[in-house]
Amino acid sequence: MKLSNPITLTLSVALLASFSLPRALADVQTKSGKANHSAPVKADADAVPVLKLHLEAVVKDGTKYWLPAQLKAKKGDRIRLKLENHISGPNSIHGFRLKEFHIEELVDHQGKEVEFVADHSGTFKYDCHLHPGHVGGELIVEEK
Ligand SMILES: [Cu+2]
Repeated sequence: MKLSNPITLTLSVALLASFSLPRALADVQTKSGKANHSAPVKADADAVPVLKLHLEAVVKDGTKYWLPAQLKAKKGDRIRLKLENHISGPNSIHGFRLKEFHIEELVDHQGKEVEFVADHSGTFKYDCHLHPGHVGGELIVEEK
């Protein structure tokens, strides 16, 4: 009887190990999955209301424009700016620049989204940095 005890002990340790190892791995996977889901950046982005604005690059009578020519926001707004390019032809990539907010993007027909916080008030020009003749507009950020 005394001999069987160590064997039983060894067997139960082996059994425990074989059961707990996959569980431990599953725990790690679950934890990392949860961590990814509730990443602090995403939580912050969700917490601040987003002002969705929309600009389109179009051509009218041979002149290219970013339209509308004026956008408005309030200081502190988180702006999600959807950029669409509806200009066809050989120069089909257009630029979008909003210097004061350090935005300078190339926009093809896939479009693009940029997000930024309007953390200072004033009137800020946007334009296409690729084509001097491509008419831009202005973003007016008002004090709250
Ligand atoms: Cu352009």
